[in-house]
Amino acid sequence: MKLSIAVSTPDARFSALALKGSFDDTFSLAKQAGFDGVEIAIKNPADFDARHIKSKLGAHGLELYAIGTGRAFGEEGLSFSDPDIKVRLAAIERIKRQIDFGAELGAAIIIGLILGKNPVTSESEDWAVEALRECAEYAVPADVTLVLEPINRYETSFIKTVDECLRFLDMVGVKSCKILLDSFHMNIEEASMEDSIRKAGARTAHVHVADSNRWHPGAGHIDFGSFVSTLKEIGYNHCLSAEMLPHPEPAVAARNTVAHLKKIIGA
Ligand code: LER
Ligand code: MN
Repeated sequence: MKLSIAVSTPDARFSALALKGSFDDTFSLAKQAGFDGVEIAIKNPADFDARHIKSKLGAHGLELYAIGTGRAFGEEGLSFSDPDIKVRLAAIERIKRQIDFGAELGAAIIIGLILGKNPVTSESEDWAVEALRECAEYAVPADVTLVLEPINRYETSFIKTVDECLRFLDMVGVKSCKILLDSFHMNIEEASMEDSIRKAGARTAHVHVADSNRWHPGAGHIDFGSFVSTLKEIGYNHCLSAEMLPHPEPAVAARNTVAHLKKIIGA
């Protein structure tokens, strides 16, 4: 299993991105801490040049595993479940551009906060399912995997558990749309993290790690030994991507993540 860390440019408001700064600075910190690769939280891909990011990744010897898209909700209010059709269409357009960007960079696209935090009604659920289906169908010829993320109840309203995610994926009906498991959210919402990992099974395509307090793995009470061995049991061999608060400070959080997880994955 490879180790990854979520990074972003300094303007990102989302707090669980331990490394914020220029690509050179965050990539260099990630490499020094011992990560194999990164995921990047991008608000709008129109602001970036994929070739520039690719060359920076190459220069630092890092892989790119995924692109986070939640900033478009957190900072611009775009979502798949907004009552205003103009907002929903803007959210769909933004995710399509993220899919184009992911195709250039060979990265999965994360569908998490972009689902929105609106009241769940049969109407808003239909909007969310239709928006996701349109994006998932757009991603098929581009050979980009969309990963749908259950998020805890305080941050979202639609998909909070693996069960809800599986039900949603069945309604969407596009096989290349997979699941992202986040240990922090699972610790809040799942009755048993291990049973839920088994339920997600082969549909698991990306994993976020943070401890119970959203600090680095090892700083809280999640049993990452059991978490990782259950991921191995379902045949997951992609990456563990640290999406966590910069506590006690960014470089220490990054180094402690690698130290804790390397012992567990046996790398
Ligand atoms: C939000 O809490 C989160 O975990 C992100 O990965 C959402 O895209
Ligand atoms: Mn996450």
